[in-house]
Amino acid sequence: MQGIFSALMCAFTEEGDIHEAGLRQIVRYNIDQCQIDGLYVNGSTGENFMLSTDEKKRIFKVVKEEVGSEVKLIAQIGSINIREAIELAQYATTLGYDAISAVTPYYYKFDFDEIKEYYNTITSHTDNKLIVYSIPGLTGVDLSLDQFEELFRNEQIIGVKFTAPDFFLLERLRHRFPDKFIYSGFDEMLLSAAVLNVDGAIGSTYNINGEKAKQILTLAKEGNIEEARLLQKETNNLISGILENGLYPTIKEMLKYKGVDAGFCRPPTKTLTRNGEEQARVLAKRFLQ
Ligand code: MN9
Repeated sequence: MQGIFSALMCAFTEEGDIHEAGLRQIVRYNIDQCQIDGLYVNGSTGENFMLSTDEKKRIFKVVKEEVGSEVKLIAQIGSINIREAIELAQYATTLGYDAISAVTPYYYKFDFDEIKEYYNTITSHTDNKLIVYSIPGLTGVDLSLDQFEELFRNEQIIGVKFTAPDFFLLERLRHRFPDKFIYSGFDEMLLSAAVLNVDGAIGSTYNINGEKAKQILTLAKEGNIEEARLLQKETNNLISGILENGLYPTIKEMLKYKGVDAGFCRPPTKTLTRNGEEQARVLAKRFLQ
């Protein structure tokens, strides 16, 4: 369960339906070209929070069919509808997903006891291992070191996908929980997290840039910081370009440039303008081999 995991993109048709053939192509590209170690399915990048339960299940199934046991699979099943979270956890586990992950419950400003109850309820309904998905910038839930400790007392909770720019907390987590899996969630901060000895990283740009991310992780582990820093600089030139142009639509357009039928994003996400498409192609030409 170590290494680079793509937060898998999902392809949609222009009308917003799941485009299954395109999804399969994205999976293949991740494995064959990006050399990723695993896929994180139905995360933010998979546009999960805009999908119905049936659509989430269909994506879990198609991805597992396509992957078999070629790479590790993590199913993001979190939902503030806890019944849906349990249903999806059980479904993904039956399909053979290596672990489940659940976003911290958001929107209603749940207190920590409620958040703990959410995780313990989910794990009591499955025998799979769970990774906490912490992304305070989008959920508003910012867990402290002691709160992570309370969650981690549940032995089924094996780690955290840490998508925050708080390197003090990240270092303290690594120090206090040497046996938990810690995944860095911001691709542009991969090297800084790798230096702190995270186990891996999960992110959206690995759908196109996974190979370079693997090199950064490996170089950092070997102590070859200078070379890793140059690769992170190159990577961040790419990520800056993507963020300026529109995160998910730009990655999809870059995949199209590489011959992958990555389709569209689900509305209300904007489609790229002509100029945006051109920018994406320029980025692809410059950064993707
Ligand atoms: O899951 C991703 N976060 C979101 C992690 O998509 C909200 C990251 O991979 C970012 O997309 C990436 C660019 O900021 O670091």
